[in-house]
Amino acid sequence: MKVLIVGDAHGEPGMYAAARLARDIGADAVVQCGDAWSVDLPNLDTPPFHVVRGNHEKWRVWAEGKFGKGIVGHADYTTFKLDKVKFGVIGGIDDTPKVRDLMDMGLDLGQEHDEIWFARLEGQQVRDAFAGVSVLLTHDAPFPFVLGHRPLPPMADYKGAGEVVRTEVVGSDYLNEVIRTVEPQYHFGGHMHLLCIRYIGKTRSYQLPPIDTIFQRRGYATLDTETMRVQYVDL
Ligand SMILES: [Mn+2]
Repeated sequence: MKVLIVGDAHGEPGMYAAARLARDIGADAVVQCGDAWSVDLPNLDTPPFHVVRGNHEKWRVWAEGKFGKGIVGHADYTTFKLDKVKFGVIGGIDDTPKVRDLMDMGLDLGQEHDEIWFARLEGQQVRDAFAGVSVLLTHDAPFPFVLGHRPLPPMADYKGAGEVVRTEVVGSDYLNEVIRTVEPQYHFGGHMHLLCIRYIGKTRSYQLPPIDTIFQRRGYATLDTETMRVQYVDL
């Protein structure tokens, strides 16, 4: 079974892009890692489309469970199976000082603030919830996630890297601990709008760029449930 895994969709164009991509590559299922928004589309032409909640969603649709045809919403700390592969879910974002600062500055992170956080469970509860999980899905990124860039060297013959400008290390300590506790083979998330592929302990972690068509840097991953091979592809 071929599973298409995508990041933030941010509404209808992104949702349609994901559905079209699923058909183009012959995917049997879609997994979307939060900030989908348009989870109530009535006629999305798609294989089963599994969504994790982000920090910005149509909360009433989630509360009432009235998802569009073919769209399946998954609550935090639940699991589901595609073929023989068990997926675990922690949607939303972590309640960190950094996020509180952004909200104080007036950045809209999802309007109804009670809905945007995930609950932090104790280690044994997490182990119980995610027993046998091979793929962990989150919206937020585990710590340490590096935002920022290095500019080009100032001179043509400059040997070193440029000055590090505007680098910020963000992400959730808690999700880092969950990954190191559960040790899934793979982790996928979104939210940061920036690709990052790395190992966290034994887990290969993919923070996916958006599938939202407005973004220039886009991409997706596929998982083959027979071989457990993951491939990341830039769009
Ligand atoms: Mn987000």
